[in-house]
Amino acid sequence: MRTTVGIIGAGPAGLLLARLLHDAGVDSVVLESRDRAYVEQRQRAGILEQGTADVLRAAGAGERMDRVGLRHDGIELRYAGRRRRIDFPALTGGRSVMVYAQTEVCKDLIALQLEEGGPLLFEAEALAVEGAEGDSPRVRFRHGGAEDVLRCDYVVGCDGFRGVSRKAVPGELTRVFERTYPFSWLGVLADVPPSHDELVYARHDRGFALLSMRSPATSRLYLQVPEGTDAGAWSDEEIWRELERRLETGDGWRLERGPITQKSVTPMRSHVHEPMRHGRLFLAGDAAHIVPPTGAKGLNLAVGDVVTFARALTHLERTGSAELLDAYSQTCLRRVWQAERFSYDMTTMLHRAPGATPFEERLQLARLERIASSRAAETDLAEGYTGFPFG
Ligand code: RFL
Ligand code: PHB
Repeated sequence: MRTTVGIIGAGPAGLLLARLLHDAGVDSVVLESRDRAYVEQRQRAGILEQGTADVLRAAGAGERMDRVGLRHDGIELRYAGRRRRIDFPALTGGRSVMVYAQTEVCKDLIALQLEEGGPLLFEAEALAVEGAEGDSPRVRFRHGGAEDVLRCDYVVGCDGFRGVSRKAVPGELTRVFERTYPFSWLGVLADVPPSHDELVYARHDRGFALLSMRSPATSRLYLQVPEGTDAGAWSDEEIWRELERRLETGDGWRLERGPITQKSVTPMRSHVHEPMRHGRLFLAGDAAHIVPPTGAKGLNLAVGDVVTFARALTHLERTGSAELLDAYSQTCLRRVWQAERFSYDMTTMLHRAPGATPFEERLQLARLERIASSRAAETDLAEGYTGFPFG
């Protein structure tokens, strides 16, 4: 098998890249280790930055998003019995975000790819990337019980945090920057209309809570829990009671309960792999970097990376200049580090770290008060949340 761009992984990064390349007339093959149903149902991100929504529209994948996605013009911060709304358009010259689940983005992109795009192989597991330093890199993979080789001009590793492509970058050329947070998120999906029309991020002495949503009929809620928590250890009753406590306002607002249909626990981690390129192998999305979900940045970073790669490759094909491709890692990392900083700030401002000192707790409240009382501080949050520019 041979193609111009071999793409490992059919998450948002790999699927969008295949679509962008198809639109630019560049052929590609996508290898995905899991089956289609798994990729379409894996519960993850819910928030698209405006720039991400614009990219999906321009790629012809925005029709359903614009029909059923929810445009959000703000979020609410809750702390110390206070409620503070952050008004995105007013602070950022009109920017907003879109509530549209990663599952739906993947469904839309898979449907387009199967209809109009190049090969997308499910249950095709990449085993290794070889020859990245030379002119014809290869992906060894297993599909239908047999081993095969995909020969490419370029390989893009979009295979997430647990993928294989990162391993093809020699250790002596790699630097990893990492932080693990001493808590996790317990996330639930519930068949109940969201109790607020915008997302609520709550700092509470008992720990962080987040009220989000998937649709006008479905809520998505998260609780900070100790590292290593088993999702099954929390009963539905305990989850609702804890959410009520952490989201409580004292002004008559109420959290509506409903049947919980899914529960899972996510560890919290920051991780950056530098560089994001080795020869003809390029890393994109979670394969190169992870952020804690508090800033809602992971999927949006993945989109920024593949937009940067697609632009760079089309620039090379049009002008013969590899200058943008050579700058890929540097270009992506500028935005990645801004998102790392933003996610770290949101995480440390809103979670209660075990062993936090009273001094640190007062500082958290002071940071929240600063946002509530200074338009400059509020604007900084709004700019970060609605997204840093690509490239
Ligand atoms: P993905 O989505 O992990 O996709 C990688 C794909 O590669 C496949 N794969 C392989 N295929 C072939 N051969 C191999 N050897 C392979 N190894 C792996 C996998 O099966 C998979 O299909 O990475 P990608 O495309 O980079 O996308 C990244 C995003 O998924 C991730 O950053 C976000 O979900 C993070 N995230 C959020 N991001 C946001 O922008 N906004 C949010 O609101 C948000 N909320 C979240 C989140 C992540 C969460 N969890 C569960 C980590 C909330 C949560 C709870
Ligand atoms: C979600 O809806 O899953 C979600 C929203 C905002 C976040 C993280 C996750 O910061």
